[in-house]
Amino acid sequence: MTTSSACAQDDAGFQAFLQSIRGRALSEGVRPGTFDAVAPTLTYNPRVVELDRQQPEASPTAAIPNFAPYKAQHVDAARIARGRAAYARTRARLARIEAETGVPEEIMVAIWGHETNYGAYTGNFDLPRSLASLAYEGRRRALFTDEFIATLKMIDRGVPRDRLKGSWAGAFGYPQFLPSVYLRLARDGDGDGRADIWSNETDTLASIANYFVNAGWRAGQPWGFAVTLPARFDRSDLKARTTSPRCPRVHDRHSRWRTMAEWRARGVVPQGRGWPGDSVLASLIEPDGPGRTAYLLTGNYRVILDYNCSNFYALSVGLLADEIAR
Ligand SMILES: [Ca+2]
Repeated sequence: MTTSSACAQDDAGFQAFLQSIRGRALSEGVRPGTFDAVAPTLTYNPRVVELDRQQPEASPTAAIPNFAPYKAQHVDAARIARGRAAYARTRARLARIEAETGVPEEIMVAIWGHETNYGAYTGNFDLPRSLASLAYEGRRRALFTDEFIATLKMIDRGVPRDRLKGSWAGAFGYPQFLPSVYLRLARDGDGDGRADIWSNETDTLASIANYFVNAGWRAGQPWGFAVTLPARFDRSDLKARTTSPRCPRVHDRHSRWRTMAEWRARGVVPQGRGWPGDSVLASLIEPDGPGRTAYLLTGNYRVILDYNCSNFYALSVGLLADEIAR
């Protein structure tokens, strides 16, 4: 079989697949005219499937690198400076949203800074084409079919077709939301009636705050903080007993939950700040092992993990937020 006939077969199979989900899209409320205007224009994109297959699978035996080099790269002077500028620029508009949601603005800004370097790069893959191709390929068909249908709902909601650009895996805009997340959680922060997370800072930060509220952010609690452990720190009873159903390898690195009062009684000392309330629960992480910087992590840290399930990501978001607000 020549390459061109293989492509032709892929395209025929791809179109047949799209038609097979038409009924479901319509039953979920997608306008027939929208489906029929978009689907026939799409072609299978082998590039996104290739990128999907290059994703490192979570392997229980792969070595975990140290956090310090990642931190140096992601919580760097340039990102801190741009974050402080964004914070100063949006402070007046975001104070109200912070008061309403309890999500500190520096956390919203740090997420934006980590996801797209404050909007510098948001991705240029056509979302319906990418998501339909990934759905057709089938490794995570249910997920990508849902997200493809969500892009059609966005069009029905008034989002221009040519705005539907993003990462190869379907995340888009300043906060890199998936289409289903946009439909559920994007918010209009500046009151013009549209949730514009492609070019509007206020809408973006309000949408991130809404995501965090939805994921259980608790007002008035820190995400976590660096601590110093005593020289003879007993870790024997701290290993977590439960396994998280979601990204277990990330959660495996956290100790059991203890109250702040219990951590203090064990000789733990916060670096550069006081203790939050005695009854606040936290787990301990030592990302680079004993003798290096350790962190106590509250339930709000889990909210950052909900956005992107990686300890390095969540620690850097928290530390960047601290630097922005300093
Ligand atoms: Ca708006």
